[in-house]
Amino acid sequence: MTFDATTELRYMAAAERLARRGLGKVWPNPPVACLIVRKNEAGQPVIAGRGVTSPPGSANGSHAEVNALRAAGDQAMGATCFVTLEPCSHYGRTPPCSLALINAGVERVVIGMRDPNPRVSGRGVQMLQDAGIDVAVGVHQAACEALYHGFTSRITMQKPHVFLKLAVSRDGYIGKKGAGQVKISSDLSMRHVHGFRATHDAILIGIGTALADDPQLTCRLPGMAKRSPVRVVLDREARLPLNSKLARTSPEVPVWLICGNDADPDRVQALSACGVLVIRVPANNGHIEIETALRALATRGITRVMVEGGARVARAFLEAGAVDDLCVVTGNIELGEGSVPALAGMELDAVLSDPTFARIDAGCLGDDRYLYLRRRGD
Ligand code: AOF
Ligand code: ZN
Repeated sequence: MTFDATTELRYMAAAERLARRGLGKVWPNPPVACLIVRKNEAGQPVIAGRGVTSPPGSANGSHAEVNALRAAGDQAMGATCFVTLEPCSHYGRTPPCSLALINAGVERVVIGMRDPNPRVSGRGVQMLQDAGIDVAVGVHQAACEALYHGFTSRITMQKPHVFLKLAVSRDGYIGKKGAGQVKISSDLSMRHVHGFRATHDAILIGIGTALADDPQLTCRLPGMAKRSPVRVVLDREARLPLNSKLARTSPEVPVWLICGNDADPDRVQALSACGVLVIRVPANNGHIEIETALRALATRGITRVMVEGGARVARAFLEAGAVDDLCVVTGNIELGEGSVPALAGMELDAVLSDPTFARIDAGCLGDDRYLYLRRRGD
């Protein structure tokens, strides 16, 4: 069953939007969506089944294609399948999706992009073609590549996609010394920040922020509490207090603490006893390299990390060239001289005019302004 190019693009765009809803939910896997489409008696396209990647560990958990085939039943016979990522060809936690599509009698498979996973890459397409199925690869590809940026980064570069969010005052500060959390952003901006949290696998701060703010770092949008990412603290000396909100709410919402392998073993032991996952990495000249921390996260399956502070961590990520996306929210407030500068001595304006970043969005959130930048492709 084939459709014209515009119809195919439209269904793939719908699949991509559906898949996007799985960001932050299914790591270490990529969030895939699959639509099984056929023609009704009037010759109009109709969706016979849809499926998304199940979160790991869920009952009946499957890849998107198998979930969609289950929904379509015998309606899959002769249908066209739209899938945002190449169907797998390997026996992993589940048998190959390509085989499931072949067995269901699907006639054509339209794919958003090739799976960067070397266990699959190209083999899924080959398997389908060998079975006589008509295959198109690269439909709505740019959007699918953006969707899987984190997964591709984890698989091919052993690091997650990094999103740095900065909330600064009009005069370029992020807080007042010794004052704990200072409200810089409007409530509307905060809701957006919580929405961003929900689409990330992990959220990272430095120990300075953990000590100064005692933050919770959960997603607190109505109905989204279960979408809280893993909370990661960069804490070379394992100083996170046992009575901090982070330690007290773990392991229900996981906390991973990245410390140097020279951290005090008693602290490591006490934090582990609280349910904190302590990850020890080599410390170089008294500090942990950003690259090392990112590799530790990718090794444990994290595909997208949001960096939320503070100033020294933000600067370290920028200096390491490790920021893929950057969002600066400027609140309608002045904190006054002597407050904490956003990037610990690095010029924010220099970052915002750095040609390695492209401005992809800008606007207002209530009284706040925001700028969204993305690292240009190599
Ligand atoms: C698909 N459909 O919905 C997803 C795919 O550990 P496993 O067995 O679940 O395999 C994970 C790999 O499968 C993952 O690294 C990626 O290459 C692919 N993900 N493939 O056909 C899906 N999530
Ligand atoms: Zn699969």
